[in-house]
Amino acid sequence: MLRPQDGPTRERRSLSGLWRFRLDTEGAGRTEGWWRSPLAKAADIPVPASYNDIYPDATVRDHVGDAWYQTSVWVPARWTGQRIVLRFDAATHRATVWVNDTEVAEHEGGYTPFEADVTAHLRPGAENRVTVVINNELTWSTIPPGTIEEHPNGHRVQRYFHDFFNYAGLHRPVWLYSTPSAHISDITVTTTFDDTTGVIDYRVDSTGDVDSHRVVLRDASGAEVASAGGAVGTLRVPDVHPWAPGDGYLYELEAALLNTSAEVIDSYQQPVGVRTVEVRGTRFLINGTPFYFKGFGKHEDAPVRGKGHDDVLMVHDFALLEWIGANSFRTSHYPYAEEVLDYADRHGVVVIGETPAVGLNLNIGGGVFNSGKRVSTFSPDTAGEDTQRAHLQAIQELVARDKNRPSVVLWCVANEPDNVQPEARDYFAPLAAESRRLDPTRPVAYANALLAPPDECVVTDLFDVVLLNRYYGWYFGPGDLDAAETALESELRQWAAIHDKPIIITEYGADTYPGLRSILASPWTEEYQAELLDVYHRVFDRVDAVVGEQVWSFADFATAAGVFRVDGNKKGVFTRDRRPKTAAFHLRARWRKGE
Ligand code: BDP
Repeated sequence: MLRPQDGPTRERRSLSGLWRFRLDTEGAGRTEGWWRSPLAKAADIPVPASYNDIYPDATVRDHVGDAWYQTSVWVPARWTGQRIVLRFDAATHRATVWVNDTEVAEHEGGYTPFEADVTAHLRPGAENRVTVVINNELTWSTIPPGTIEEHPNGHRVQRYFHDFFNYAGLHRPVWLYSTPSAHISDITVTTTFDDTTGVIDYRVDSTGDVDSHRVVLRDASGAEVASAGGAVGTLRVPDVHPWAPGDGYLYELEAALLNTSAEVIDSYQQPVGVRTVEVRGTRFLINGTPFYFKGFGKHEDAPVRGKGHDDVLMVHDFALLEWIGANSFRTSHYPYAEEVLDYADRHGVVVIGETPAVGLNLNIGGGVFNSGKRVSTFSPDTAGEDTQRAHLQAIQELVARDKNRPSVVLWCVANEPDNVQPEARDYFAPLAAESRRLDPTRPVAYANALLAPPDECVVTDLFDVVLLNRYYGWYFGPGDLDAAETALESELRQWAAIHDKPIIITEYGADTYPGLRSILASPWTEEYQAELLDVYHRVFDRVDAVVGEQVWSFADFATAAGVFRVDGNKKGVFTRDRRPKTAAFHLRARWRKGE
Protein backbone atom coordinates (compact mmCIF):
# COMPACT_ATOMS: atom_id res chain seq x y z
CA MET A 1 0.00 0.00 0.00
CA LEU A 2 1.48 3.34 -1.06
CA ARG A 3 1.98 6.20 1.37
CA PRO A 4 0.39 9.50 0.39
CA GLN A 5 2.96 11.87 -1.10
CA ASP A 6 3.19 15.26 -2.76
CA GLY A 7 4.36 15.32 -6.35
CA PRO A 8 3.62 16.70 -9.79
CA THR A 9 0.31 14.79 -9.97
CA ARG A 10 -0.54 14.36 -6.29
CA GLU A 11 -1.21 16.57 -3.30
CA ARG A 12 -1.64 15.81 0.41
CA ARG A 13 -3.42 17.62 3.16
CA SER A 14 -2.77 16.60 6.77
CA LEU A 15 -5.77 16.35 9.06
CA SER A 16 -3.58 16.37 12.18
CA GLY A 17 -4.56 18.84 14.87
CA LEU A 18 -7.42 19.20 17.32
CA TRP A 19 -10.52 17.17 16.55
CA ARG A 20 -13.81 17.07 18.46
CA PHE A 21 -14.20 14.02 20.70
CA ARG A 22 -16.93 12.28 22.60
CA LEU A 23 -16.88 9.03 24.53
CA ASP A 24 -19.92 6.93 23.84
CA THR A 25 -20.35 5.47 27.32
CA GLU A 26 -23.94 4.37 26.61
CA GLY A 27 -23.14 3.00 23.13
CA ALA A 28 -25.80 5.28 21.65
CA GLY A 29 -23.95 7.02 18.80
CA ARG A 30 -24.45 4.43 16.09
CA THR A 31 -28.21 4.24 16.56
CA GLU A 32 -28.57 7.97 17.07
CA GLY A 33 -26.44 8.73 13.99
CA TRP A 34 -23.86 11.01 15.61
CA TRP A 35 -22.05 11.43 12.29
CA ARG A 36 -25.02 13.36 10.86
CA SER A 37 -24.37 16.58 12.75
CA PRO A 38 -21.68 18.37 14.73
CA LEU A 39 -20.80 16.17 17.73
CA ALA A 40 -22.74 17.34 20.75
CA LYS A 41 -21.07 17.66 24.17
CA ALA A 42 -17.66 17.22 22.55
CA ALA A 43 -14.23 17.90 24.03
CA ASP A 44 -11.02 18.69 22.15
CA ILE A 45 -8.72 15.80 21.31
CA PRO A 46 -5.32 15.98 19.63
CA VAL A 47 -4.65 13.81 16.57
CA PRO A 48 -2.36 11.91 16.49
CA ALA A 49 -2.51 10.67 20.11
CA SER A 50 -4.11 8.04 22.27
CA TYR A 51 -7.11 9.57 23.99
CA ASN A 52 -6.63 7.68 27.28
CA ASP A 53 -4.19 9.94 29.15
CA ILE A 54 -5.11 13.35 27.75
CA TYR A 55 -7.69 14.13 30.45
CA PRO A 56 -7.29 13.41 34.18
CA ASP A 57 -10.35 11.21 34.10
CA ALA A 58 -10.47 7.46 34.75
CA THR A 59 -13.63 7.20 32.64
CA VAL A 60 -11.61 8.24 29.60
CA ARG A 61 -8.52 6.21 30.50
CA ASP A 62 -10.42 2.98 31.13
CA HIS A 63 -13.18 3.41 28.56
CA VAL A 64 -14.31 0.23 26.80
CA GLY A 65 -16.36 0.73 23.64
CA ASP A 66 -16.90 3.48 21.09
CA ALA A 67 -15.26 6.89 21.03
CA TRP A 68 -16.25 9.46 18.40
CA TYR A 69 -13.89 11.79 16.58
CA GLN A 70 -14.97 14.57 14.24
CA THR A 71 -13.32 17.31 12.24
CA SER A 72 -14.14 19.48 9.30
CA VAL A 73 -11.96 19.92 6.29
CA TRP A 74 -11.88 22.29 3.36
CA VAL A 75 -11.20 20.56 0.11
CA PRO A 76 -9.27 22.81 -2.30
CA ALA A 77 -11.36 23.79 -5.32
CA ARG A 78 -8.39 22.88 -7.56
CA TRP A 79 -8.97 19.23 -6.61
CA THR A 80 -12.18 19.23 -8.68
CA GLY A 81 -11.93 16.41 -11.21
CA GLN A 82 -9.25 14.61 -9.18
CA ARG A 83 -9.66 11.40 -7.26
CA ILE A 84 -9.74 12.22 -3.55
CA VAL A 85 -8.72 9.72 -0.91
CA LEU A 86 -9.09 9.78 2.87
CA ARG A 87 -6.35 7.80 4.56
CA PHE A 88 -5.92 6.79 8.20
CA ASP A 89 -2.39 5.69 9.04
CA ALA A 90 -3.91 3.84 12.01
CA ALA A 91 -7.12 3.73 14.06
CA THR A 92 -6.82 1.53 17.14
CA HIS A 93 -8.42 -1.01 17.13
CA ARG A 94 -11.25 -0.60 14.62
CA ALA A 95 -13.04 2.25 12.94
CA THR A 96 -16.02 3.25 10.88
CA VAL A 97 -15.68 6.48 8.93
CA TRP A 98 -18.25 8.87 7.49
CA VAL A 99 -17.73 11.78 5.15
CA ASN A 100 -20.63 14.16 5.62
CA ASP A 101 -23.59 11.75 5.84
CA THR A 102 -22.07 8.80 4.00
CA GLU A 103 -20.22 5.85 5.45
CA VAL A 104 -17.00 5.49 3.48
CA ALA A 105 -14.79 3.01 5.33
CA GLU A 106 -14.63 0.34 7.95
CA HIS A 107 -11.41 -1.20 9.19
CA GLU A 108 -10.34 -3.83 11.70
CA GLY A 109 -6.85 -3.84 13.22
CA GLY A 110 -5.23 -0.98 15.08
CA TYR A 111 -1.77 -0.70 13.56
CA THR A 112 -2.08 -0.72 9.79
CA PRO A 113 -3.38 1.96 7.44
CA PHE A 114 -6.62 2.01 5.48
CA GLU A 115 -8.16 4.42 3.02
CA ALA A 116 -11.30 5.19 1.06
CA ASP A 117 -11.95 6.85 -2.27
CA VAL A 118 -14.18 9.72 -1.17
CA THR A 119 -14.34 11.60 -4.46
CA ALA A 120 -18.09 11.12 -4.74
CA HIS A 121 -18.78 12.20 -1.16
CA LEU A 122 -16.73 15.36 -0.71
CA ARG A 123 -17.56 18.83 -1.92
CA PRO A 124 -14.43 20.56 -3.31
CA GLY A 125 -14.30 24.25 -2.48
CA ALA A 126 -16.46 23.63 0.59
CA GLU A 127 -16.22 22.49 4.19
CA ASN A 128 -16.84 18.79 4.78
CA ARG A 129 -17.46 16.82 7.96
CA VAL A 130 -15.32 13.78 8.71
CA THR A 131 -16.54 11.57 11.55
CA VAL A 132 -14.86 8.44 12.88
CA VAL A 133 -16.04 6.06 15.55
CA ILE A 134 -13.17 4.18 17.13
CA ASN A 135 -13.84 1.02 19.04
CA ASN A 136 -11.17 -0.41 21.37
CA GLU A 137 -12.70 -3.75 22.34
CA LEU A 138 -10.51 -6.83 22.23
CA THR A 139 -12.12 -10.26 21.92
CA TRP A 140 -11.18 -13.68 20.59
CA SER A 141 -12.04 -12.34 17.13
CA THR A 142 -9.35 -9.67 17.26
CA ILE A 143 -5.57 -9.40 17.12
CA PRO A 144 -4.43 -8.88 19.79
CA PRO A 145 -7.12 -10.89 21.60
CA GLY A 146 -8.85 -10.06 24.86
CA THR A 147 -12.04 -10.63 26.82
CA ILE A 148 -14.55 -8.19 28.24
CA GLU A 149 -15.98 -8.61 31.72
CA GLU A 150 -19.54 -7.37 32.12
CA HIS A 151 -20.08 -6.41 35.74
CA PRO A 152 -23.59 -6.48 37.30
CA ASN A 153 -23.56 -2.68 37.68
CA GLY A 154 -23.22 -2.37 33.90
CA HIS A 155 -19.52 -1.56 34.13
CA ARG A 156 -17.41 -3.21 31.41
CA VAL A 157 -13.76 -4.06 31.95
CA GLN A 158 -11.35 -5.02 29.19
CA ARG A 159 -8.97 -7.88 30.03
CA TYR A 160 -6.08 -8.82 27.80
CA PHE A 161 -3.14 -11.16 27.89
CA HIS A 162 -0.41 -8.82 26.69
CA ASP A 163 1.79 -6.60 28.79
CA PHE A 164 1.19 -3.08 27.52
CA PHE A 165 -1.64 -0.64 28.10
CA ASN A 166 -4.54 -0.93 25.68
CA TYR A 167 -4.20 2.59 24.29
CA ALA A 168 -6.77 3.63 21.70
CA GLY A 169 -7.57 6.41 19.29
CA LEU A 170 -6.16 7.97 16.15
CA HIS A 171 -2.50 7.19 16.87
CA ARG A 172 -1.07 8.30 13.56
CA PRO A 173 -1.68 11.05 11.02
CA VAL A 174 -4.83 11.24 8.91
CA TRP A 175 -4.54 12.46 5.32
CA LEU A 176 -6.73 13.70 2.56
CA TYR A 177 -4.93 13.42 -0.74
CA SER A 178 -5.57 13.77 -4.42
CA THR A 179 -4.48 11.66 -7.38
CA PRO A 180 -5.53 11.68 -11.01
CA SER A 181 -8.38 9.26 -11.65
CA ALA A 182 -6.07 6.92 -13.59
CA HIS A 183 -3.42 6.37 -10.98
CA ILE A 184 -0.66 4.18 -9.61
CA SER A 185 -2.23 1.95 -6.98
CA ASP A 186 0.81 -0.02 -5.84
CA ILE A 187 4.50 -0.60 -6.48
CA THR A 188 6.48 -3.70 -5.55
CA VAL A 189 10.25 -3.91 -5.69
CA THR A 190 12.61 -6.75 -4.86
CA THR A 191 16.36 -6.49 -5.11
CA THR A 192 19.35 -8.73 -5.57
CA PHE A 193 22.93 -8.58 -6.86
CA ASP A 194 24.67 -9.89 -9.93
CA ASP A 195 28.25 -9.49 -8.73
CA THR A 196 28.58 -5.70 -8.22
CA THR A 197 25.49 -4.91 -10.29
CA GLY A 198 22.27 -4.23 -8.40
CA VAL A 199 19.23 -5.93 -9.91
CA ILE A 200 15.84 -4.43 -9.11
CA ASP A 201 12.67 -6.21 -10.17
CA TYR A 202 9.68 -3.92 -10.06
CA ARG A 203 5.95 -4.06 -10.65
CA VAL A 204 3.71 -1.02 -11.02
CA ASP A 205 -0.02 -1.61 -10.48
CA SER A 206 -2.44 0.96 -11.76
CA THR A 207 -6.12 1.66 -12.18
CA GLY A 208 -7.74 3.40 -15.14
CA ASP A 209 -6.82 4.22 -18.70
CA VAL A 210 -3.08 4.02 -19.18
CA ASP A 211 -1.14 3.74 -22.43
CA SER A 212 2.37 3.00 -21.18
CA HIS A 213 4.74 3.16 -18.23
CA ARG A 214 8.07 4.82 -17.63
CA VAL A 215 10.32 3.87 -14.75
CA VAL A 216 13.46 5.82 -13.89
CA LEU A 217 15.90 5.06 -11.11
CA ARG A 218 18.00 7.85 -9.63
CA ASP A 219 20.83 7.64 -7.14
CA ALA A 220 21.03 9.72 -3.98
CA SER A 221 22.54 12.65 -5.89
CA GLY A 222 19.58 12.65 -8.28
CA ALA A 223 21.51 11.23 -11.25
CA GLU A 224 19.60 8.79 -13.44
CA VAL A 225 21.23 5.34 -13.25
CA ALA A 226 18.69 3.09 -14.98
CA SER A 227 15.37 3.24 -16.75
CA ALA A 228 12.75 0.92 -18.21
CA GLY A 229 9.30 0.82 -19.77
CA GLY A 230 6.51 -1.57 -18.90
CA ALA A 231 4.45 -2.20 -15.81
CA VAL A 232 6.77 -5.04 -14.87
CA GLY A 233 10.48 -5.03 -15.45
CA THR A 234 14.04 -5.16 -14.23
CA LEU A 235 16.51 -2.36 -13.64
CA ARG A 236 20.23 -3.01 -13.50
CA VAL A 237 22.63 -0.70 -11.69
CA PRO A 238 26.34 -1.33 -12.32
CA ASP A 239 28.57 -0.63 -9.30
CA VAL A 240 25.53 -0.36 -7.14
CA HIS A 241 25.72 1.26 -3.70
CA PRO A 242 24.01 -1.35 -1.50
CA TRP A 243 21.73 -0.56 1.39
CA ALA A 244 23.49 -1.97 4.45
CA PRO A 245 23.22 -1.81 8.23
CA GLY A 246 24.58 1.60 9.23
CA ASP A 247 24.46 2.79 5.61
CA GLY A 248 20.87 3.56 4.64
CA TYR A 249 21.65 4.33 1.02
CA LEU A 250 18.48 4.76 -1.00
CA TYR A 251 17.81 5.06 -4.69
CA GLU A 252 14.59 6.64 -5.86
CA LEU A 253 12.43 4.81 -8.34
CA GLU A 254 10.10 7.14 -10.19
CA ALA A 255 7.20 5.31 -11.78
CA ALA A 256 5.05 7.20 -14.27
CA LEU A 257 1.87 6.33 -16.14
CA LEU A 258 1.71 7.82 -19.62
CA ASN A 259 -1.16 8.52 -21.98
CA THR A 260 -1.08 7.98 -25.78
CA SER A 261 0.73 11.31 -26.26
CA ALA A 262 3.40 10.13 -23.77
CA GLU A 263 2.26 12.73 -21.22
CA VAL A 264 2.53 11.85 -17.55
CA ILE A 265 -0.85 10.98 -16.05
CA ASP A 266 0.42 10.04 -12.60
CA SER A 267 3.80 9.49 -11.01
CA TYR A 268 5.08 8.18 -7.69
CA GLN A 269 8.52 8.21 -6.06
CA GLN A 270 9.41 4.93 -4.40
CA PRO A 271 12.62 4.74 -2.33
CA VAL A 272 14.62 1.58 -3.01
CA GLY A 273 17.42 0.09 -0.95
CA VAL A 274 19.32 -2.60 -2.80
CA ARG A 275 20.09 -5.43 -0.41
CA THR A 276 19.60 -9.14 0.12
CA VAL A 277 18.62 -11.13 3.18
CA GLU A 278 19.30 -14.81 3.58
CA VAL A 279 19.36 -17.44 6.28
CA ARG A 280 22.10 -19.99 5.73
CA GLY A 281 22.58 -22.60 8.45
CA THR A 282 22.97 -20.71 11.71
CA ARG A 283 23.88 -17.44 9.99
CA PHE A 284 21.69 -14.45 9.21
CA LEU A 285 23.17 -12.79 6.14
CA ILE A 286 22.57 -9.27 4.89
CA ASN A 287 24.21 -8.75 1.49
CA GLY A 288 25.91 -12.10 1.97
CA THR A 289 27.66 -10.97 5.17
CA PRO A 290 26.79 -12.41 8.62
CA PHE A 291 24.83 -9.86 10.62
CA TYR A 292 24.67 -9.69 14.43
CA PHE A 293 21.58 -7.92 15.81
CA LYS A 294 22.26 -5.48 18.67
CA GLY A 295 19.33 -3.53 19.99
CA PHE A 296 15.97 -3.70 21.69
CA GLY A 297 12.38 -4.61 21.68
CA LYS A 298 10.60 -1.28 21.88
CA HIS A 299 7.13 0.16 22.26
CA GLU A 300 5.33 3.13 20.83
CA ASP A 301 4.71 4.64 24.24
CA ALA A 302 5.15 8.00 25.94
CA PRO A 303 3.64 9.99 28.78
CA VAL A 304 0.38 11.77 27.90
CA ARG A 305 0.36 10.90 24.19
CA GLY A 306 0.33 7.12 24.80
CA LYS A 307 0.85 5.49 21.42
CA GLY A 308 0.43 8.71 19.44
CA HIS A 309 3.18 9.12 16.86
CA ASP A 310 5.52 11.99 17.60
CA ASP A 311 8.44 13.00 15.36
CA VAL A 312 10.27 14.57 18.30
CA LEU A 313 10.34 11.36 20.29
CA MET A 314 11.05 9.29 17.20
CA VAL A 315 14.19 11.21 16.25
CA HIS A 316 15.31 11.21 19.88
CA ASP A 317 14.83 7.44 20.15
CA PHE A 318 16.86 6.85 17.01
CA ALA A 319 19.56 9.15 18.38
CA LEU A 320 19.63 7.12 21.60
CA LEU A 321 19.86 3.89 19.60
CA GLU A 322 22.89 5.32 17.85
CA TRP A 323 24.41 6.62 21.10
CA ILE A 324 24.17 3.19 22.68
CA GLY A 325 25.51 1.40 19.60
CA ALA A 326 22.34 -0.47 18.62
CA ASN A 327 21.95 -1.49 14.99
CA SER A 328 18.42 -2.87 15.11
CA PHE A 329 15.09 -3.16 16.91
CA ARG A 330 11.94 -5.25 16.83
CA THR A 331 8.61 -3.50 16.36
CA SER A 332 7.26 -5.29 19.42
CA HIS A 333 4.34 -5.93 19.53
CA TYR A 334 2.68 -4.38 16.45
CA PRO A 335 3.66 -2.54 13.28
CA TYR A 336 5.03 0.91 14.10
CA ALA A 337 4.20 4.19 12.39
CA GLU A 338 5.38 4.44 8.78
CA GLU A 339 7.47 7.49 9.77
CA VAL A 340 9.53 5.15 11.98
CA LEU A 341 10.13 2.69 9.15
CA ASP A 342 11.05 5.53 6.78
CA TYR A 343 13.62 6.71 9.29
CA ALA A 344 15.05 3.22 9.71
CA ASP A 345 15.29 2.85 5.92
CA ARG A 346 17.09 6.15 5.58
CA HIS A 347 19.51 5.56 8.45
CA GLY A 348 20.38 1.92 7.90
CA VAL A 349 18.71 0.63 11.05
CA VAL A 350 17.68 -3.02 10.81
CA VAL A 351 14.10 -3.89 11.77
CA ILE A 352 12.28 -7.07 12.74
CA GLY A 353 8.69 -6.27 11.72
CA GLU A 354 6.10 -7.77 14.04
CA THR A 355 2.33 -8.21 13.74
CA PRO A 356 0.01 -7.30 16.65
CA ALA A 357 -0.39 -11.02 17.45
CA VAL A 358 0.62 -10.79 21.09
CA GLY A 359 -1.13 -12.51 23.97
CA LEU A 360 -2.03 -15.71 22.14
CA ASN A 361 -1.14 -17.60 25.24
CA LEU A 362 -3.41 -18.29 28.16
CA ASN A 363 -0.47 -19.56 30.17
CA ILE A 364 1.08 -16.12 30.30
CA GLY A 365 -0.83 -13.05 31.44
CA GLY A 366 0.61 -9.54 31.25
CA GLY A 367 4.11 -10.90 30.84
CA VAL A 368 3.82 -13.15 33.89
CA PHE A 369 3.64 -16.94 33.68
CA ASN A 370 0.68 -18.80 35.17
CA SER A 371 1.71 -21.43 37.61
CA GLY A 372 0.10 -24.83 37.77
CA LYS A 373 -2.05 -26.53 35.18
CA ARG A 374 -1.69 -25.76 31.47
CA VAL A 375 -4.68 -24.07 29.84
CA SER A 376 -5.55 -24.52 26.14
CA THR A 377 -5.05 -21.36 24.11
CA PHE A 378 -6.15 -22.73 20.74
CA SER A 379 -9.75 -23.97 20.87
CA PRO A 380 -13.09 -23.00 19.31
CA ASP A 381 -13.89 -20.90 22.41
CA THR A 382 -10.55 -19.13 22.63
CA ALA A 383 -8.04 -18.62 19.80
CA GLY A 384 -10.00 -20.28 16.98
CA GLU A 385 -10.93 -19.63 13.38
CA ASP A 386 -11.96 -16.02 13.93
CA THR A 387 -8.70 -15.21 15.66
CA GLN A 388 -6.76 -16.90 12.88
CA ARG A 389 -8.69 -14.93 10.24
CA ALA A 390 -7.88 -11.63 11.97
CA HIS A 391 -4.27 -12.76 12.36
CA LEU A 392 -3.99 -13.56 8.66
CA GLN A 393 -5.37 -10.14 7.79
CA ALA A 394 -2.82 -8.51 10.12
CA ILE A 395 0.01 -10.35 8.32
CA GLN A 396 -1.35 -9.42 4.89
CA GLU A 397 -1.68 -5.75 5.80
CA LEU A 398 1.78 -5.59 7.38
CA VAL A 399 3.46 -7.14 4.34
CA ALA A 400 1.44 -4.95 1.96
CA ARG A 401 2.56 -1.88 3.87
CA ASP A 402 6.24 -2.67 4.46
CA LYS A 403 7.23 -5.06 1.64
CA ASN A 404 9.47 -2.49 -0.09
CA ARG A 405 11.40 -1.48 3.01
CA PRO A 406 15.07 -2.43 3.05
CA SER A 407 15.23 -1.97 6.83
CA VAL A 408 12.77 -4.82 7.40
CA VAL A 409 14.77 -8.05 7.19
CA LEU A 410 12.51 -10.49 9.05
CA TRP A 411 8.80 -10.90 9.74
CA CYS A 412 7.81 -11.92 13.24
CA VAL A 413 4.26 -13.23 12.98
CA ALA A 414 3.53 -13.54 16.71
CA ASN A 415 4.97 -12.80 20.12
CA GLU A 416 5.05 -15.61 22.66
CA PRO A 417 2.13 -17.69 21.44
CA ASP A 418 1.43 -21.04 23.04
CA ASN A 419 3.85 -23.18 21.03
CA VAL A 420 3.46 -26.42 22.94
CA GLN A 421 -0.25 -27.18 22.58
CA PRO A 422 -0.52 -29.51 19.53
CA GLU A 423 -3.27 -27.33 17.98
CA ALA A 424 -0.70 -24.51 17.69
CA ARG A 425 0.70 -26.24 14.66
CA ASP A 426 -2.61 -26.20 12.75
CA TYR A 427 -3.05 -22.59 13.73
CA PHE A 428 0.41 -21.45 12.58
CA ALA A 429 1.11 -23.62 9.53
CA PRO A 430 -1.21 -21.64 7.19
CA LEU A 431 0.04 -18.32 8.61
CA ALA A 432 3.68 -19.22 7.98
CA ALA A 433 2.82 -20.44 4.48
CA GLU A 434 0.88 -17.28 3.65
CA SER A 435 3.71 -15.06 4.92
CA ARG A 436 6.13 -16.82 2.59
CA ARG A 437 3.70 -16.66 -0.35
CA LEU A 438 3.19 -12.93 0.18
CA ASP A 439 6.90 -12.28 0.54
CA PRO A 440 9.32 -14.94 -0.66
CA THR A 441 12.26 -12.58 -0.02
CA ARG A 442 12.26 -12.38 3.78
CA PRO A 443 12.61 -15.04 6.45
CA VAL A 444 9.70 -15.61 8.84
CA ALA A 445 9.79 -16.27 12.58
CA TYR A 446 7.82 -16.02 15.82
CA ALA A 447 9.11 -15.00 19.26
CA ASN A 448 9.21 -17.93 21.66
CA ALA A 449 8.52 -17.79 25.40
CA LEU A 450 9.99 -20.38 27.71
CA LEU A 451 7.03 -22.74 28.14
CA ALA A 452 8.82 -26.02 27.59
CA PRO A 453 12.16 -27.42 26.44
CA PRO A 454 13.01 -26.87 22.75
CA ASP A 455 12.05 -30.39 21.70
CA GLU A 456 8.46 -29.82 22.88
CA CYS A 457 7.85 -26.81 20.63
CA VAL A 458 5.48 -27.86 17.86
CA VAL A 459 6.03 -24.93 15.48
CA THR A 460 9.74 -24.03 15.24
CA ASP A 461 10.30 -26.09 12.10
CA LEU A 462 7.66 -23.93 10.32
CA PHE A 463 9.96 -20.93 10.66
CA ASP A 464 13.42 -19.80 9.51
CA VAL A 465 14.96 -18.18 12.57
CA VAL A 466 14.64 -18.98 16.29
CA LEU A 467 13.63 -15.90 18.29
CA LEU A 468 13.84 -16.44 22.05
CA ASN A 469 12.47 -14.23 24.84
CA ARG A 470 14.22 -15.36 28.04
CA TYR A 471 13.92 -14.32 31.69
CA TYR A 472 16.34 -16.50 33.67
CA GLY A 473 17.33 -14.52 36.72
CA TRP A 474 14.03 -12.65 36.63
CA TYR A 475 10.77 -14.61 36.34
CA PHE A 476 12.82 -17.81 36.64
CA GLY A 477 15.13 -17.74 39.67
CA PRO A 478 15.05 -14.05 40.53
CA GLY A 479 18.19 -13.01 42.35
CA ASP A 480 20.31 -15.99 41.29
CA LEU A 481 22.47 -14.93 38.37
CA ASP A 482 24.81 -17.92 38.64
CA ALA A 483 21.89 -20.27 38.14
CA ALA A 484 20.65 -18.03 35.31
CA GLU A 485 23.97 -18.29 33.51
CA THR A 486 24.01 -22.08 33.68
CA ALA A 487 20.36 -22.53 32.68
CA LEU A 488 20.55 -20.06 29.80
CA GLU A 489 23.66 -21.63 28.34
CA SER A 490 22.33 -25.14 28.59
CA GLU A 491 19.05 -24.16 26.94
CA LEU A 492 20.71 -22.25 24.10
CA ARG A 493 22.98 -25.20 23.41
CA GLN A 494 19.90 -27.43 23.22
CA TRP A 495 18.28 -25.15 20.62
CA ALA A 496 21.50 -25.09 18.63
CA ALA A 497 21.76 -28.86 18.77
CA ILE A 498 18.17 -29.52 17.65
CA HIS A 499 17.74 -26.83 14.98
CA ASP A 500 20.22 -25.70 12.37
CA LYS A 501 18.90 -22.14 12.50
CA PRO A 502 20.21 -18.79 13.69
CA ILE A 503 19.09 -17.78 17.19
CA ILE A 504 18.26 -14.18 18.10
CA ILE A 505 17.47 -13.40 21.73
CA THR A 506 14.60 -10.99 21.19
CA GLU A 507 13.97 -10.35 24.90
CA TYR A 508 16.05 -10.52 28.05
CA GLY A 509 16.11 -8.10 30.94
CA ALA A 510 14.93 -7.23 34.41
CA ASP A 511 12.55 -4.68 35.90
CA THR A 512 14.61 -1.87 37.36
CA TYR A 513 13.44 1.00 39.48
CA PRO A 514 15.52 4.00 38.40
CA GLY A 515 17.63 5.33 41.26
CA LEU A 516 17.37 2.15 43.33
CA ARG A 517 21.01 1.21 43.97
CA SER A 518 22.79 -1.45 45.98
CA ILE A 519 26.31 -2.78 46.45
CA LEU A 520 25.15 -6.38 46.23
CA ALA A 521 23.01 -6.63 43.14
CA SER A 522 19.43 -7.51 44.01
CA PRO A 523 16.30 -7.53 41.87
CA TRP A 524 14.88 -4.13 40.91
CA THR A 525 18.18 -2.30 41.44
CA GLU A 526 20.13 -0.70 38.61
CA GLU A 527 23.09 -2.93 39.46
CA TYR A 528 21.02 -6.07 39.04
CA GLN A 529 19.81 -5.09 35.59
CA ALA A 530 23.35 -4.29 34.48
CA GLU A 531 24.78 -7.53 35.91
CA LEU A 532 22.01 -9.64 34.45
CA LEU A 533 22.71 -8.24 31.00
CA ASP A 534 26.43 -8.92 31.48
CA VAL A 535 25.69 -12.54 32.40
CA TYR A 536 23.55 -13.03 29.30
CA HIS A 537 26.22 -11.45 27.10
CA ARG A 538 28.87 -13.84 28.37
CA VAL A 539 26.63 -16.73 27.39
CA PHE A 540 25.75 -15.29 23.96
CA ASP A 541 29.46 -14.92 23.22
CA ARG A 542 29.97 -18.61 23.96
CA VAL A 543 27.13 -19.97 21.80
CA ASP A 544 27.95 -19.74 18.12
CA ALA A 545 24.37 -20.02 16.83
CA VAL A 546 23.39 -16.80 18.63
CA VAL A 547 23.32 -14.05 16.01
CA GLY A 548 21.62 -11.31 17.93
CA GLU A 549 20.68 -9.72 21.22
CA GLN A 550 17.75 -7.38 21.69
CA VAL A 551 17.20 -6.27 25.27
CA TRP A 552 13.74 -5.97 26.73
CA SER A 553 13.14 -3.13 26.71
CA PHE A 554 14.34 0.11 25.21
CA ALA A 555 12.33 2.26 27.62
CA ASP A 556 9.87 1.81 30.50
CA PHE A 557 6.27 1.70 29.30
CA ALA A 558 2.67 1.74 30.48
CA THR A 559 0.84 -1.49 31.21
CA ALA A 560 -2.48 -2.50 32.70
CA ALA A 561 -2.50 -2.30 36.49
CA GLY A 562 -1.10 -5.34 38.29
CA VAL A 563 0.91 -6.28 41.35
CA PHE A 564 3.90 -7.15 39.16
CA ARG A 565 3.96 -3.67 37.67
CA VAL A 566 5.11 -0.48 39.37
CA ASP A 567 3.52 2.31 37.33
CA GLY A 568 4.08 0.12 34.28
CA ASN A 569 6.82 -2.18 33.08
CA LYS A 570 10.24 -1.04 34.31
CA LYS A 571 12.51 -3.20 32.17
CA GLY A 572 13.57 -0.16 30.18
CA VAL A 573 17.25 0.57 29.77
CA PHE A 574 15.93 4.13 29.58
CA THR A 575 13.12 5.47 31.73
CA ARG A 576 9.86 6.40 30.11
CA ASP A 577 11.19 9.95 29.67
CA ARG A 578 14.39 8.54 28.15
CA ARG A 579 16.91 8.97 30.99
CA PRO A 580 19.55 6.23 31.05
CA LYS A 581 19.72 3.62 33.77
CA THR A 582 23.15 2.18 34.69
CA ALA A 583 22.66 -0.67 32.20
CA ALA A 584 22.64 1.82 29.34
CA PHE A 585 26.32 2.52 29.89
CA HIS A 586 27.14 -1.20 30.06
CA LEU A 587 25.38 -1.79 26.76
CA ARG A 588 27.12 1.18 25.21
CA ALA A 589 30.51 -0.16 26.28
CA ARG A 590 29.71 -3.57 24.75
CA TRP A 591 28.00 -2.44 21.58
CA ARG A 592 30.44 0.34 20.72
CA LYS A 593 33.56 -1.57 21.67
CA GLY A 594 36.32 -1.03 19.15
CA GLU A 595 34.82 2.09 17.60
C1 BDP B 1 7.39 -10.98 27.64
C2 BDP B 1 6.56 -10.19 26.66
C3 BDP B 1 6.66 -8.69 26.83
C4 BDP B 1 6.61 -8.36 28.30
C5 BDP B 1 7.80 -9.01 28.98
C6 BDP B 1 7.85 -8.67 30.48
O1 BDP B 1 6.89 -10.53 25.33
O2 BDP B 1 5.63 -8.06 26.14
O3 BDP B 1 6.55 -7.00 28.56
O4 BDP B 1 7.69 -10.39 28.86
O5 BDP B 1 7.28 -9.42 31.27
O6 BDP B 1 6.65 -12.07 28.04
O7 BDP B 1 8.44 -7.68 30.84
